Amino acid sequence: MNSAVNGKRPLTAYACLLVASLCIASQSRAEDGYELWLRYKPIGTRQLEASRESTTEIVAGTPSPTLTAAVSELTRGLFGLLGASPAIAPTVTKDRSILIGTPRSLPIIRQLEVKWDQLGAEGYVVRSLTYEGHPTILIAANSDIGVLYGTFSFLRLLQTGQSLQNIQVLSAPRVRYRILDHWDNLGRSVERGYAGESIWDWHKLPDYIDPRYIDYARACASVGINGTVPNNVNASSVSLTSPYLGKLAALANVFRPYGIRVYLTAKFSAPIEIGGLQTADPLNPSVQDWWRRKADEIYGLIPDFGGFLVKANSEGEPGPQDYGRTHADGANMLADALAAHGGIVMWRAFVYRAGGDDRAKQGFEDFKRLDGSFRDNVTIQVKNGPIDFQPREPFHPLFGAMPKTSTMLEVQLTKEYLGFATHLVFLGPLIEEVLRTDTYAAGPGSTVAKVVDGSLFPHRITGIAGVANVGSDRNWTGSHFDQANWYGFGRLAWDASLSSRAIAEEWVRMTFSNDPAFVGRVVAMMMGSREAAVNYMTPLGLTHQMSRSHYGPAPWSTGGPEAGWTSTYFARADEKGIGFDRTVTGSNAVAQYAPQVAAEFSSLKRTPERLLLWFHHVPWDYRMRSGNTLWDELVMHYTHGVQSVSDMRQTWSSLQGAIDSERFEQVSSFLAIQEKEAKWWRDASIAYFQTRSHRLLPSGFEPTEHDLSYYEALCFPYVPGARPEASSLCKK
Ligand code: GCV
Repeated sequence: MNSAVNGKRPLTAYACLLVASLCIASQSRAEDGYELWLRYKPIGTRQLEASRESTTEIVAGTPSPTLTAAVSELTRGLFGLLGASPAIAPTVTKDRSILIGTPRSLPIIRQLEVKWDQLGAEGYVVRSLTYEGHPTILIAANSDIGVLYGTFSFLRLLQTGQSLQNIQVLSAPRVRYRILDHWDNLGRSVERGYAGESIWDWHKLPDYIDPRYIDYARACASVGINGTVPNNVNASSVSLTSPYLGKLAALANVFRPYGIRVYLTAKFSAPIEIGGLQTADPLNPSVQDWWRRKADEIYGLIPDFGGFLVKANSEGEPGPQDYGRTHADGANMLADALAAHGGIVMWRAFVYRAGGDDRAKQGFEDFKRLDGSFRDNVTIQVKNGPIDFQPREPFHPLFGAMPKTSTMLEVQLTKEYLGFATHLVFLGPLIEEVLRTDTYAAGPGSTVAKVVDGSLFPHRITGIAGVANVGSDRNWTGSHFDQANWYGFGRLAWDASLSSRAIAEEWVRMTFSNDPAFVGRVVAMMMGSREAAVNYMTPLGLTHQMSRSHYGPAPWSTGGPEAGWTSTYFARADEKGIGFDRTVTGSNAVAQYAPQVAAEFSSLKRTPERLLLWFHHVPWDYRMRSGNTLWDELVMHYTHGVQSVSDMRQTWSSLQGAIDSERFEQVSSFLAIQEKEAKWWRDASIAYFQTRSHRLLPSGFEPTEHDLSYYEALCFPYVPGARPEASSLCKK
């Protein structure tokens, strides 16, 4: 017997949620980007016929909030995609059904052959099969959240035009914590945010629940994101006060059915700022007690609270080193406070101090020696590269270097260093590049992905975090194409073995069109877009050449309070050559990598040219593999980057009419901005480096449009997302 028959609110619960979700849908204007990749527009007729046949009836397990969300999404998707309104039945009554549930909530599926043990807590199966002689679709999992993920997977198959005749999907995440980190301030500004204000309206919480929160949760769940940190790592203690915890609890209630836990950033000095203590020393019993009571208070309101994310002793934030203690002392104190409740601490390794010989080395120096001294509910959150989310960096040397410590990966979706929201840069290839890189930590094949998913060195916590690019802009991410970075992050966090090309294709099909010609051209644009940005901003391993506000080029920037914030520190261009010597003759940062990797990066000849100037100071006339001199090659890369953007523009303009004009026009305008700014990057960089190289441009290459002084004088004090001091940073 179907247990739904025994349920107290079998159909009404689904019906209510369905009505609610349709209301939300009707608030969004067509094709303004609000619906993201969950548009559910009608699919082609051939597939439609085949699909409609198998969707006469939905037979669902006993309703729970999560299962109700799954059935609601399924109904909404089928209605939009197929024009079908399948009946929701408690038992199989018709010829064609979708069975959706867990073995507990829908006992009839127990008899079906499913590899339940391979699904784990969040995995799912989506299968076409014959049930009692009838064509049937099965969406099943061990848990309700797995069923919701399976539902989105099924809808993705439909949306991307795949046949339903022989579906055999079994998918389970390898990484347990898949989290979005918002750098949002309580007053709604967003640090490095390019998509409007923060979506979190703390002022109106907990009494007003913006419907956006539900759509945010749907979008996250659709790609398997299961955690959110709504507040900035440059934290405010206020978020830990009782009123704000009440507001957070309201968000947690909204997100719970979608499998999303809330976390908080914890300001290390909170015991002083809001607790009335004289110290925040992690070894002080009163401080420990304060955090324990704070954790108890949080869990009293939010029983499934995820834990704390901490930025400590970094960029002026307080931390345990203020008291002569280590990062492990600080992290363990918080971990102990959370342990009884099952919470975790994500402690960031993004640290650097003024005056070190190489900013790239400092995270490793602080953390490597602490390997083995962290509690098992602590993970060290490590940025993909050793500096700071640059267009290209080598992998962070901490990956694989702390076998006794969980290390999670942090990538940035908001494109602080990649042209903000107006540059089309798909980050899938960047994330894929780092995940696939071999650290050699335990011999060949020790990829970053294997470090992060715990298959190299097993750990209780495995995780990936993405710095969110979401804001209150109607299209969520400030540009239509930046939605792909949210989407792609979630998909790769769920399954690091996916290719970013396949992800781009899914996204294009769901977001724009299934037309093969459109898909092919747009996917090609996306796949080349990251390399284009590397070329016009920081080719051949150059890094951090932007202005202090992080908008536009400023390779001349120097001085100020922190050398490691200036371009000249990183490029080190002089009469002889360019690049940062990180070999044994320089900072010897190469020694932080495993011997095989260190040997490769130490050798001028063996270092991949895409990272050449990261590791070596190279003479201007050095012969590159192409036979060109370094100087000529540099100019060629900058120029090629601009050309790639012009090509993207042309491709996009050839697609006019293929999609709605509203989104088409915005993308066109943004590509025009990107082309203008790519040229700015090229010309300003060449103009500056030419004052060091004293060489002519290779023949046939256009001179820069203006001379250096023109570029140096450009100043944009009110750049979005910048830290407040940026407005006073116009002079070099
Ligand atoms: C949240 C970079 C950014 C900062 C950011 C910091 C971090 O330095 O420019 O805005 O602060 O990274 O990751 O903590």
